[in-house]
Amino acid sequence: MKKGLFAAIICSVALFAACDNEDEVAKKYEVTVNVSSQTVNIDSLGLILNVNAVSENGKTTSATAENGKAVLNLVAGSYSITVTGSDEFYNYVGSSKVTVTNANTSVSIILGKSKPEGKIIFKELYFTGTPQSYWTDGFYELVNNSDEVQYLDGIIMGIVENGYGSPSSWADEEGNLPDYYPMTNHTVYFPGSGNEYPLEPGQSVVVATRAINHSARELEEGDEQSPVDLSNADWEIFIPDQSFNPDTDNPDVPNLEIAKSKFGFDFMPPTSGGSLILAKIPADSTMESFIINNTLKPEGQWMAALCVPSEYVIDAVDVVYFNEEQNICKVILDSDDAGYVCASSSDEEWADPAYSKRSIRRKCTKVENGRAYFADTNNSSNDFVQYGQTPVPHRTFTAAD
Ligand SMILES: [Ca+2]
Ligand SMILES: [Ca+2]
Repeated sequence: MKKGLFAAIICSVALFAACDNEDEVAKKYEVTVNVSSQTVNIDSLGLILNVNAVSENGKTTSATAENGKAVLNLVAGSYSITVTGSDEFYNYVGSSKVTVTNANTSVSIILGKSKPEGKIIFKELYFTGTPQSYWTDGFYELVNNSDEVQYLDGIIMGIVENGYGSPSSWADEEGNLPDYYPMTNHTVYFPGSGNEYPLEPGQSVVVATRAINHSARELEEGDEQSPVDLSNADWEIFIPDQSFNPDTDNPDVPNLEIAKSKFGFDFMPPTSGGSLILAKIPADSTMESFIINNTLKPEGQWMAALCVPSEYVIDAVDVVYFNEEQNICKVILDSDDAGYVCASSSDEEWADPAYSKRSIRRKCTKVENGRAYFADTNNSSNDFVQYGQTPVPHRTFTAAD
C-alpha cells in the first residue's frame, strides 16, 4: 500500500507540473494543514501522512505531513483537502474543505480511523456510454485484492442516489450525509449461500449491463462503435419486464439477483457520474430481511429506497457528477471513500463524460508473478487514475502505474 501512496504522489505531482504553464501568472498562497487526532498519537508514531488538495476543476496538489503539519502552495479557489495515512494496525483519514482567498491561510483536520483495506473491490467501472446515447455497454469489474480466497455470494452492488451536481437530498440542512447509502435505479446482488462463487486471490469478474458484443452492433450512418465486447462477461444484470427499451438476457452468462428496484432502465448510473458501493450483509441476516429492515422513506423523500448502512460497505467509489459549475457533491462518507474521482471525457481535465466511451479504473501498485495488486487506501483520489480511461474488461497489467 505504501508504494501505492508514493505512486499517487508522483502521479499527482506530474499532473500538477503539466498545469504549471497555465498557472504561472496566478499567485500561490501557503495553506498550512494542521492534523490532529484523538485516536492516534501523530507525534509519537512519527506517522507520515499524505495530504491531497483537489481543486474544483479536479487539479490535484499533494504533500506529505510529518508531525501533523504540511504546507501546500495553492492558487486562490476552493479545495477539498484529504489526509490519509496508516500504521501497522489501521488506516487513518480526515478531510476538510478550504477556500483560499488572497492570503496565506491554515486549516485544521481531525484524523480518524478508516476501514481496513477491502478484499473484494471495484477494479474498473464503465457506465459513461458511447455517442448517440448508447449506454447498455456498461460493465463493472470486481477483483479479489487479498491473499485469501473470497466469495462473491451475497455481495450487493448498488448506485448511490446523488443530486445530479447538487447536494444529495438525503443530506441534512448542514450538508451532513446519513450513515447509510440510499440506493437508486436497480440494486443487485450475487446469488449463492455463502461459498458457491469463490474468487481466487487476484482473480476478477466482469459484470455486464448486457452481455453481448457491443463492438459488433449494427451502426447507422454517423454512429460511433462501442469499445467493448461483453459477450464473454462473467455475470450479467438482467431486469425483466421492461416494456420500454427491453433488456436482453444472454443465456450463457449467469444473472445477478435483484435486491430492490426503484426506477429506471436496466443498471444505469448517471452517464455524467454516479457513485457505487459494494456491501456484504451481516452473517446473521437473510437478504430478504436485510432488504425489508433497510428500506426507508424519511420525511421529505418521494419514494422509499433501500438504504445500505455504511458499516456493511466493503468498497465504495465516489464518482462525482460533472456539472458546469464544478460543484463537487460527495455522496460517500469519508470513512468509506475519503476522496472522489471523475469519469472525464478528457485525459487532462474534468469534462462531461456522458457518452464519451470512458471508464474509471483503479491504479495498479505492483505486479508479482503475473498477479496485479491494486491501490486501496479508501481514497479514490489516490486509488483511481483520475479522468477517464478507455474501458478494457479484464485489463491485464505488466507493471505498476
Ligand atoms: Ca441488462
Ligand atoms: Ca444472462
